[in-house]
Amino acid sequence: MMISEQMNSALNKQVANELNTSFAYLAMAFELDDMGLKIFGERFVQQSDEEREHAMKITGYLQDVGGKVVLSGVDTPRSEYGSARSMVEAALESEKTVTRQINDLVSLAESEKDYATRSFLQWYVDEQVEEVSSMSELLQMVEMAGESNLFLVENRLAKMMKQEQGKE
Ligand code: OFO
Repeated sequence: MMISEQMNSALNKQVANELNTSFAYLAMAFELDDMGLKIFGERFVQQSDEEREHAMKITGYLQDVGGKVVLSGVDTPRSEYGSARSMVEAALESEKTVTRQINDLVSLAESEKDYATRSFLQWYVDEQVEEVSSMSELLQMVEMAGESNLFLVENRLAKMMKQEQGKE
């Protein structure tokens, strides 16, 4: 195995963190859909899929370095936020938490002189900058629109998602 036992278990913990985030975003997507915010809900399904991909990328790395993937239980996500704003606030907090988790992994890799893992983690460091920034922008949009004008956010998200599809 090319990584330490400690790093192996820290990466498995991060797999669980990413899956928990994925599940939490999925719960938010259903609540948004129930509120009649279909596009907003789709955006969170997309976010949820991305978090799952983040988890899978780590499991792929563990396999590449001869580590062992150990999956652990996913927490039951909060099911009721009551407003789009409190959901996006929670999502932003969650992205900030993930950023701290990634930074801790980077510190561990550096302290162990595990430069392969350090290099692997750089993708997550960069991704978190993007995710915190896009979630902050979304929160700003929701705040500007206010709960009664969320259709404006729906329209904006629909345009953004269409543009992103065009780039793929
Ligand atoms: Fe958005 O968090 Fe994954 O890494």
